[in-house]
Amino acid sequence: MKLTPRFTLLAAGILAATSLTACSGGTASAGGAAGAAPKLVFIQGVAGDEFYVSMGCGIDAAAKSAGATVNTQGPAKFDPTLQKPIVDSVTAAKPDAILIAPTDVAAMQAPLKAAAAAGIKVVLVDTTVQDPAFAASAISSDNKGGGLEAFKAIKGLNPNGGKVLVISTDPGISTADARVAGFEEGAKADSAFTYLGVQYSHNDPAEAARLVSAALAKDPDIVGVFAANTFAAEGTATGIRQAGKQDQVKIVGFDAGPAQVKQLKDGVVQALIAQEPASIGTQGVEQALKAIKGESTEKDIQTGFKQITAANLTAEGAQYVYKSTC
Ligand code: T6T
Repeated sequence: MKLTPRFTLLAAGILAATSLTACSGGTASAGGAAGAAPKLVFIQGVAGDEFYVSMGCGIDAAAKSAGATVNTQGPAKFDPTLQKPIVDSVTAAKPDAILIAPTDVAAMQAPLKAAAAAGIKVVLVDTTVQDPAFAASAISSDNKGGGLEAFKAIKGLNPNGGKVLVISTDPGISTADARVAGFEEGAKADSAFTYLGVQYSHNDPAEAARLVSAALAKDPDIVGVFAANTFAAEGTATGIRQAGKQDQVKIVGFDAGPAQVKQLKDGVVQALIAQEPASIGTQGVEQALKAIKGESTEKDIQTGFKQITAANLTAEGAQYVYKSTC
């Protein structure tokens, strides 16, 4: 897996030094020592991704008002071989709770189960693992529903049907896999559409652009592409633009990072399925604090999504755009 360009700059700084949001005041006494501020650690799927930045804004705000501290860490790539050592070292430090977006359903299962076995409350935010029974709570968008919504959007843009393709990240990422499943379900059930399948860009926009160019060389009459996350969508749009096919191929992307929104404004992308990362983060903190206090938690929480188009971007769609800073 390659670094995305934006992360190359961010990685060194963000990874070595973890960002610490020390929150003032507060009277919560849910932490280990009586009266101590609960210690939370947020482990992102990847550092620098505006989805996790926005989630972090929700986490920091909720923790601050509860008098908890948050230490945020993230791997340089969306890659379990980089995320696992972070989990292992955080587990050794024994915070009260870990909020984490696991980067792979299989590879992150054992390290997170070990964290829970060590007495740390684990809350899954965004992605999940194969068997999340050890987690106090798992909070994510309706990813399958969002994938189906993306198909409906492509259908609306291509009422006569045609060939459609999906560009995803990597197999084994629960969120992206569910989005692909939702899109696939819609596309396969509609005889006007020919589903060309899914290709994996490894969270690298350059690879997504390359895959799209190759797909267009093979099937020049593709009418729509669903890109299953921020980086797949950015690269897909670049590939279509470079091929000069923006009038023919309609793109619907998951997520709403600033670069994606620019592509929407420029007319290269027609719709974005935006998640509610700050709400995932806020609810993650609420569940973590309940778990620390020994209160009952909600095992599964589903958050919504919003379709953003050029038509609603300056109205109700605006609030869904992800943040680069809080
Ligand atoms: O789409 C989000 C997140 O939901 C997914 O699990 C990984 O990719 C993103 O972070 C966007 O880049």
